[in-house]
Amino acid sequence: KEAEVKYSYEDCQATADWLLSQTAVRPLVGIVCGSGLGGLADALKDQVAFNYRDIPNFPQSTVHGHAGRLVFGTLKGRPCVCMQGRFHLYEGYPIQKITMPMRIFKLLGVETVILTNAAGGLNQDYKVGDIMIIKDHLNMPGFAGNNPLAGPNEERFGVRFPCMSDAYDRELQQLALDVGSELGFSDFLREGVYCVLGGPSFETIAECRMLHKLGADAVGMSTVHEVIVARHCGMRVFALSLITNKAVMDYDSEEKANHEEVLQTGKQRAEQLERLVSTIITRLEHN
Ligand code: 6GU
Repeated sequence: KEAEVKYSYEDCQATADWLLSQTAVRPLVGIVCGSGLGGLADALKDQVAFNYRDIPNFPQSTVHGHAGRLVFGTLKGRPCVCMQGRFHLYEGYPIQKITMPMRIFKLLGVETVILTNAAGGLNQDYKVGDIMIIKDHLNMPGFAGNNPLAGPNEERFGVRFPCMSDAYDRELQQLALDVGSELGFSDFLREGVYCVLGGPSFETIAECRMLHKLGADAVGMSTVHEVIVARHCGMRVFALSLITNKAVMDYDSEEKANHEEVLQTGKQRAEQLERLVSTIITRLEHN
């Protein structure tokens, strides 16, 4: 019921119209910053920023390391809008609320969405600090019926049964590889499959082993829901995971996943990740 009442097309339209009346920026690129990766927003020029709590109908962020601001501005002349802080299933929001900003992006005129996150590495070749270009995902909450598109379909956004085999734009993945190589990042740039779980507890050892066997290279608690909603309404998607820790895969390991380690690694590699993303943005072609 809540999905129909609070996150309707008209509600999204009202929020987008309000934002467009407050800023002259007309963004073609929408960015979502993961845990500890909010520095990208600070790189925007001629900023107009809104605290989430000041935006009509907008959800609020509750996690440490997520600022909770929507920042409009330009990156080397390209108009962008950036979410500094995102919403997660584990915060207890309805899944439609977590993904509502994607629909607002769409109504603002955004054509390309770039998402970043912090993730645990399941692939044994991955090292802490690697940046993984997401080429595909495993939507585990979706298997249990927790999909952001569940409920009545809003045809003005997209079709009832959207395709997901082309969710992650192949051209943008290639562009990222090219840009990464130019910047000298090839040694820590990877391509892989991201698996989303509901969180907030980290995985058990048995769960990590299972996810690895199922084909996941990294595991986290975000991004996939946003990707599904962004694809549903026809935006192009590119996503990156920063591998902030290695998922614990055996019982002899002394390692334990913790949020502080996630934020610490974010700090160390964040600058390079931001350079990668901003360079990709300057190479995007929009019609
Ligand atoms: Cl190890 N697991 C999950 N679910 N999310 C993470 C993570 C691990 N590391 C960073 N984010």
